[in-house]
Amino acid sequence: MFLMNDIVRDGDPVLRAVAKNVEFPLSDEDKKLAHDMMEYLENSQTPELSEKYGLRPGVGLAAPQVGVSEMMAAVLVPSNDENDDTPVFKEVIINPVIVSHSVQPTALSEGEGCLSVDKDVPGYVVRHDRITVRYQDMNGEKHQIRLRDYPAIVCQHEIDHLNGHLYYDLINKKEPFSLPDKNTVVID
Ligand code: NB4
Ligand code: NI
Repeated sequence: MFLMNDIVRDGDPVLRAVAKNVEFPLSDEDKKLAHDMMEYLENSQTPELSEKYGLRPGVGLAAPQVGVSEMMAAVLVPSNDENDDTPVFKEVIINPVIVSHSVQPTALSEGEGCLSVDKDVPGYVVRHDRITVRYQDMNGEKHQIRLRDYPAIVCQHEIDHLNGHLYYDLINKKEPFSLPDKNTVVID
């Protein structure tokens, strides 16, 4: 089980490296990694467990954040429907690539945070509103899916980690809350 102590913090070069592609079939180590990363997200979103283990809540976790420089990330976007617990998006994405994206930008109104960045860096993190992602699942099956808005933002944050980028790289240093154009989708 991963705890906050296992999360690599900003300053460690693993967070700035381009991760290695993952080969299939997955090794037993990689299967455990995938499982443990998703388990972290589940536990962190369960108030009793996040409190018990002192976990910062998360909707995504990339392998470099636990010190493994491989193209693998867990994403768990919980349901927003009180009558249905089915997550909006739950997947371990392996070797993900954004194959196309909208011109239209988006940003979370509250900015972003990262489990690997202890300080708070305020500002809009401007991303693509819609993306098409190609990835493999744990069984090596290939997928190509379209995501928009919040799930698209989460996947972009995770795919950035796999390429050595951190969210604050994308914040306008002079005008942190400036938007590139008036059509930007700002998400609450
Ligand atoms: C990744 C996200 C940062 C912005 C937006 C948000 C949280 C993270 C980082 C986009 C991706 C982790 C991975 C949250 C959170 C909303 C849903 C469900 C119930 C609490 C949870 C709180 F925790 N970011 N944290 N940051 N990262 N929303 N939510 N809620 O997840 O560094 O690379 O449990
Ligand atoms: Ni992060």
